[in-house]
Amino acid sequence: MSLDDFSVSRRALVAGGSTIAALSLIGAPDAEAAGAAAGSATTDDLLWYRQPAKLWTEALPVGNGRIGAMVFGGVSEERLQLNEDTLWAGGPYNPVNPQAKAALPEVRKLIFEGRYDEAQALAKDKVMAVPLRQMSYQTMGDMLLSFPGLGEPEAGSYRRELDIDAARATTRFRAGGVDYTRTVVASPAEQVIAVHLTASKRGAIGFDLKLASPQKHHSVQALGGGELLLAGTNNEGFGIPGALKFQTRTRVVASGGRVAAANDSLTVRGADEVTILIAMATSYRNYADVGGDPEAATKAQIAAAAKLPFRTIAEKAAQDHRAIFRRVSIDLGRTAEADKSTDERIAQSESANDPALAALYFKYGRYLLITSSRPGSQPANLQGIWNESVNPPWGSKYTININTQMNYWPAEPTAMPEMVEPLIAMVRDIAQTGARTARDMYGARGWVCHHNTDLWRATCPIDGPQFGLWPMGGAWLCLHLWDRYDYGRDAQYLASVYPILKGACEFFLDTLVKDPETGWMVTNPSLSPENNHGHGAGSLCAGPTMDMQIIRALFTATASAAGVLKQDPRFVTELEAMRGRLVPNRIGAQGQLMEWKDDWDAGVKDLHHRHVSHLFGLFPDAQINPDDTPDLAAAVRKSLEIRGDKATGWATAWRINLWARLRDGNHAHSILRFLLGSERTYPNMFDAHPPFQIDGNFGGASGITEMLMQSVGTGIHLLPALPDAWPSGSIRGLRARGACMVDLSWKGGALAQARIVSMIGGRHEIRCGEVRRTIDFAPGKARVLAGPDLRTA
Ligand code: FUC
Repeated sequence: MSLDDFSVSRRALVAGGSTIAALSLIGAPDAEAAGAAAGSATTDDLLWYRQPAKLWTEALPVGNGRIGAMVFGGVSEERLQLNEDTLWAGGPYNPVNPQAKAALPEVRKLIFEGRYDEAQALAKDKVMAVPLRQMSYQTMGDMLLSFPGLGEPEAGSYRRELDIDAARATTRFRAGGVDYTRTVVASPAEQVIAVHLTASKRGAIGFDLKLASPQKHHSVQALGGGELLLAGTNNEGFGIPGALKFQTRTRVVASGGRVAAANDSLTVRGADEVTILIAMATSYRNYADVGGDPEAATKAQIAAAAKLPFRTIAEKAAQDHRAIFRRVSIDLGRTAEADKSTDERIAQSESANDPALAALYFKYGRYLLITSSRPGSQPANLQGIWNESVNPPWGSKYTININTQMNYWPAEPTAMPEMVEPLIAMVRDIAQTGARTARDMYGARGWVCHHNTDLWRATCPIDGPQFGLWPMGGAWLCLHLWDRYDYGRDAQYLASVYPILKGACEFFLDTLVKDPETGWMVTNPSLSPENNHGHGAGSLCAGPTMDMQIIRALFTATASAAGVLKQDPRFVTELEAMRGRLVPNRIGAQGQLMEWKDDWDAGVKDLHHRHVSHLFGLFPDAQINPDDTPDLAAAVRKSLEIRGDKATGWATAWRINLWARLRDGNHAHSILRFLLGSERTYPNMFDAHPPFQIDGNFGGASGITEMLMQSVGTGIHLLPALPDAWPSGSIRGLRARGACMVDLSWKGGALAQARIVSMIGGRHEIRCGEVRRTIDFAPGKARVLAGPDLRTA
């Protein structure tokens, strides 16, 4: 099907009858068309290995957004580590500190007087959340299979792989003259994880199945009908009692052989073929309601899935996945390196020429978002959905001073708008809990969320003032709500989120205060995440650059939304007036972009700090860019040079995006090589902060996109930062603002052809190098441009 005819593709979409069809997808290509463009799976869509995983960061992730598993691929012992995305510690709670409101004026005053340590001590005492920490996301436990009598695999016969096009993990080996295959999928339609075991010889499959969990309150019980049940209640967290019930229900469906139940395990012997179905649920309904019924849910899921053969479950899961995955295809060139196993490629990537590894990383980023964030699920947290601990790093929560936002950077440009649904749903929630915080903590209208949130949508400052007392997390997330509109142009959706944008603005209209020294309007107390400015022990300050940039972007987006919806002209005037009173972006003594209102950059505790918060203005926002603000863009470059290229996983990924926005492809690529190396990428291709944190995977995928295409305002910049390392290639199915789709190919480092279509029509400036063409697009009608001078083809 041609994408030229939008009405046809839209009909096909609605006729599709899948979850996707139910969503507003204006501007997103439909599966069939993009699938045709991308072709079918090749070995380039595989992560593969010659040995089982020993460590968790070698195991392979499957997921359907809500439930997930890490597959180890063991031979005589197999482990599937299991997650359900609402299994967090604690229960509904309101962490507002009742002393905060009275203490804040004094904290503010101390900051304006430069008495930062005193401000921090007072804030620590009176302003922070109660409890000081948020709840953590926790593992459900493990499904363990042991295969008595199964010997070592025959030499060279073992292989495990993750097919990221089919969303399927497979382990194959030959032992005792028998070929064994084990396949694992996470089904979005049936809401189960399904494991399929086959053997080339009848009656060769025999194993014991156990469920184990580090959850404190749980029991395991064999039921009739080949079922094993893990049931319990969740842990308390920092004094908040556990309020959730959970269940993991497994059912063994065997052909041939016998299935027997012991107390807390199942035994299968002499089977020809076995399917194990795994359903998981908790009683979580929403942040205030834990009245769900995990028993009823898991029973219904298992009963429905048990009616289908594994092949059908797996095919449906693959189709569902491909409908999104195949919207985009990428080719950055291929060398012999691509034939090596994935762990070998990662180990050698910093010295080898392996452009296909970058393409795989890009595709894997898309795979990980599709499998960890689907309509109805929780948003992807610090580990997506994959977490083996009850005490994971940073609670595996939502850190919203960069990390959660980075998770969603690739979603719109790489054609996965429905993956953003859970994030939007979470913002709808925190706009409610954050209104309580705005009122009770600040005496302000609107809503606020600080630097973290959790399943219970806590919005107060946590951990310590130097990390948590930053009122900007919710405002930043609002820009994702706007982007969703700007890429897809669904005005009905925009109307539904407009009150949230407006509420975020109202909070700042009420809490911005006049800086006594300069007269500018500033946030106070705040900080530049999580950077110690060198004036005292902490980071508290007034009006850091990032806050000003986020508020500027929020006010601009909200004013644009009001314009589209033709409402609130008075409010828009108010926003515009306040926007003009914010501290502007300024250049400091080293030629750098100043991170704070004062030129403190040279005196900071850590010159190479991982956060590059003040560079938000260049990416993800574009209020700073080489065309309109060349001096500020040069200052960003200086700041980046001072900070250095190497940082934690996510911080490395951010730097790639920034260098791409500075249009320095070779520099961006050199940082990408570091990201793909074994210091920042585990054998299973998970990002290493270290430890594992998934944001770098998504930030890396976004960086690769930004190197190939940038969508800013109505401009579409083709190959803005193409590195010498990728002389020829193509990328198809990208999205740009204004409901546009972009296909590109290049040869010898120069654009070969671009095909651009706007589903709604409109004027766009298409740019390649210094060549610019203004084109009026008719709705749904593709324009093809050839060569670096953008000739009409
Ligand atoms: C922020 C970062 C850390 C880490 C944590 C989850 O606090 O500064 O590096 O990524 O989030």
